[in-house]
Amino acid sequence: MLGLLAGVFIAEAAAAGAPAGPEVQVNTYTTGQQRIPSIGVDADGNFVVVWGSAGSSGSDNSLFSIQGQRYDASGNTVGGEFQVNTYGTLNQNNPSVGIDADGDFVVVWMSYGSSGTDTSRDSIQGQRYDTRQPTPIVPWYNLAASAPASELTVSPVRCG
Ligand SMILES: [Ca+2]
Ligand SMILES: [Ca+2]
Repeated sequence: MLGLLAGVFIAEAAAAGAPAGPEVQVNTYTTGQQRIPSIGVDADGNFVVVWGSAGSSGSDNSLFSIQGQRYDASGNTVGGEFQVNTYGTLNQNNPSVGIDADGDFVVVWMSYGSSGTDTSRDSIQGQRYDTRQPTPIVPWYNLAASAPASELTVSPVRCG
């Protein structure tokens, strides 16, 4: 995996270390910077990539936002690029994603301000995604149609 200021790219590595396919651009929204990617891979090889994006095709066009893209185990996109953060004022950045064996995942990131209790500079926000929906072969398909759970303030902390 390689992150560049101009975009977010992935390259799948085979067991021997040679690329299993060509480098693929992850981000669909390309204006300005897309940076600081994080990837989570489940037990079946499905994966999700999240990153910080200067602007978005979603609702957050106030400085940086958190975007994501899901893939199946063959590297095909599952749904389109989606905005992870709900509170979008000013900067949301530095995302990290954790995923379990069957594809449920949680994204956490740094947010300047929040809709929760921490409105003093930066806070840590999180969003859980439940993939335990039908269609186990590509569990993320059904997730795209379901509304995400409420964004939570994970821990009020100042990051800088
Ligand atoms: Ca923002
Ligand atoms: Ca704070």
